[in-house]
Amino acid sequence: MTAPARTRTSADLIRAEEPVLAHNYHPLPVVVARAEGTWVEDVEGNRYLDMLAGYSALNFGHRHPALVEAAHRQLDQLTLTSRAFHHDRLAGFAARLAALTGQDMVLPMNTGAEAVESGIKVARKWAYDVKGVPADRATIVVAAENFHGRTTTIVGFSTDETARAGFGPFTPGFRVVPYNDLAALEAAVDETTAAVLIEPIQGEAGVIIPDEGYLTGVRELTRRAGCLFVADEIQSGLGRTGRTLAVEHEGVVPDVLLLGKALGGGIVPVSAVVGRREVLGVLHPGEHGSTFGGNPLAAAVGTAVVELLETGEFQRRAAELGVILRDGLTELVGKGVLGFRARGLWAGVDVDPAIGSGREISERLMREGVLAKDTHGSTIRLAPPLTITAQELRSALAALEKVLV
Ligand code: IF1
Repeated sequence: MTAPARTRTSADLIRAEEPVLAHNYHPLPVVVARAEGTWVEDVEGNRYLDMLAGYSALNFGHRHPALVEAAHRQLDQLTLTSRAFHHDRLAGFAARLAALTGQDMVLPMNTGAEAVESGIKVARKWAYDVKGVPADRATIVVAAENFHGRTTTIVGFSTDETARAGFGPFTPGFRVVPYNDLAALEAAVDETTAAVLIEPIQGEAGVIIPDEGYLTGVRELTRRAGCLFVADEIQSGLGRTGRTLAVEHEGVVPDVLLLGKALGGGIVPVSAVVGRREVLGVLHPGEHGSTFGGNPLAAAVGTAVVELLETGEFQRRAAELGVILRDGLTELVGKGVLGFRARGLWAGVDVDPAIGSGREISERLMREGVLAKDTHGSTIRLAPPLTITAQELRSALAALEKVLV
């Protein structure tokens, strides 16, 4: 007999998951029941600072009023038509998103992996129809330590054995080169290359920021070689690094942008392939699709997200508060922190393994009222909502200092 729902404790709920929920995650032992802004609250009413923000899907905080209002309004009007018909939200969403990112066209999808897969398909089709690569010979160059999602094609070009073992056989046509290495990239690009697909900053790898000039080099190299520069900004984009897009730190404009996570405001899955007309123009009716891609609810929330980003407020906050984050982490180097990488409100913090694994540190942080997540080994990822206040950020840093001693 399980306890009646109204009195179920966190422990009850964690236990209830075990027999019926696939064990593809090892969550921290916290059961969230409500959230607002930067704070989440568990079943027992304990509050935590959310320093993960849904892996950067909650850039605007939990339940941002403008986004919830847009969702409520659309829920009371129209939620789904499929793309078999037009609906009154899509033109506005596509136009606002294209303008925000300085691109021509938008292909609306739902999850990040779908945007990556769609980007791969469009790049290949562009290679055949525009560049003239022989049929089925297109190659795409990716970086080692990449993370672009969990489909079989995507994990096929992952270098993380945990992500790919046991899921073969894999899709051919991908070449892996070391990240942040222009010479290796040059050597891998040839006349069959449709695109170079990279994260401007590698998220899951531990917030790996390439050398100044790397993105510029990729831009120049792909232009010279006549292939596409496809930037996966699903995690690095939409304000996280202090700019609308991470590529802006080098003033680089890719041919194709892949967006997701925060584009849905933490309310509905919204992703998109955004690019030049010459590239996205290769798609004709019937050649690609998605039941939910560009649905009215997604378009309404996505438009409200773009409106928030048009103000520049969140980009400014990430840049300004990022100084507090960087200074705070600098203080901790030598006191349990071996090193860190940070840009805007995004940091990968390498903790001394002697103090604990990333998981152990995350559990200690949880007991201090801060939710964060390890990536690999003893690296902790910090990516709070961009709505976090300076005081909240300082208290998260104080909690980190406390668990390191
Ligand atoms: C998990 C982290 C992992 C992404 C980039 C595409 C996608 C992601 C740059 C796919 C998704 C998520 C997936 C989630 C954990 C998280 C993640 F880096 F953000 F922390 F795993 F690397 N491109 N990242 O980061 O988007 O299909 O998930 O919407 O799979 O465990 P998605």
